[in-house]
Amino acid sequence: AVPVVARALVNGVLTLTLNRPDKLNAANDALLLELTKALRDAERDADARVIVITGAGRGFCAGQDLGDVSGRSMGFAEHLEHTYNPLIRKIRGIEKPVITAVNGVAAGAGASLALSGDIRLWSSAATFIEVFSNIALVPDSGSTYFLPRLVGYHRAFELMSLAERVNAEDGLRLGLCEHVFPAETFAADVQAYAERLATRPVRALGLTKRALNKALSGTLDDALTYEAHLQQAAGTHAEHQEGLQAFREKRAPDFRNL
Ligand code: T3D
Repeated sequence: AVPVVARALVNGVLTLTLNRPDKLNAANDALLLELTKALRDAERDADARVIVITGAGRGFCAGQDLGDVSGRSMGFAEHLEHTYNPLIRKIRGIEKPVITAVNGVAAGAGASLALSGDIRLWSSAATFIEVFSNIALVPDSGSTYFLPRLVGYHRAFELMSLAERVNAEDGLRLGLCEHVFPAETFAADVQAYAERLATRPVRALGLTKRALNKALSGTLDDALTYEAHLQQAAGTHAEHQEGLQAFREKRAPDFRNL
């Protein structure tokens, strides 16, 4: 059977491809649970230094598979806690960089997924829609957390109310992504970017991610204390020794296999 999430590990980059292209990779439970499992596996896999989440075909993820909801035994809250919420928590919690590589349309929970990455790379063919209000639902899977932090309350409310498609040019302008690459070379550009990130000290980046996530909801005083705590861990690790030694020897550091 074709996997709903395909895995490929190349040069330290683990690419997880949502694989229901005929439905623009709309998410059913199998896809969400498999993606979360793949991230858990990646957490323990030292060869996976950077994780890329992308979509097969012309879509990134069209959100909840609307053909999969009728007759469901779980309520909405229970369903979110069973599927989407563990996924989003894992993406933010895994101490490795996660790139969301948005190859096409990202809608509903797919838009939330697109925003959840540490680095967001978009194809010039990518579009983004906070589509929930079209079916009279509330934005979920982290959209109400991520989007106002990027664009402010008012623009977030407008995007959520009118459910208008944002194209790649506007996505970049609004800060919904870090870079836009041409659709024709998107996969290769994402791989090259991710390989560059994979040469960085991923353990230190994992701690950086932990510090940033905590700082987003705390005070400066809390952040200063937590930085000091994490610096103790980073500064006593082999990555730091290698960084220092490379600086002294005037060469590029090699952080792999540390
Ligand atoms: O616990 C819970 O259940 C609550 C959780 C909610 C989380 C959510 O994500 S709610 C939001 C759910 N998603 C949507 O409402 C999006 C619905 N889709 C669309 O609005 C549009 O398809 C898009 C804007 C995403 C893309 O438009 P377009 O014109 O590029 O493509 P299309 O022709 O509409 O779609 C192509 C095919 O994908 C089509 O199938 P067909 O006709 O070729 O057989 C379409 O039905 C299918 N598809 C698209 N989105 C979904 C989908 N099939 C199932 N579920 C989808 N979400």
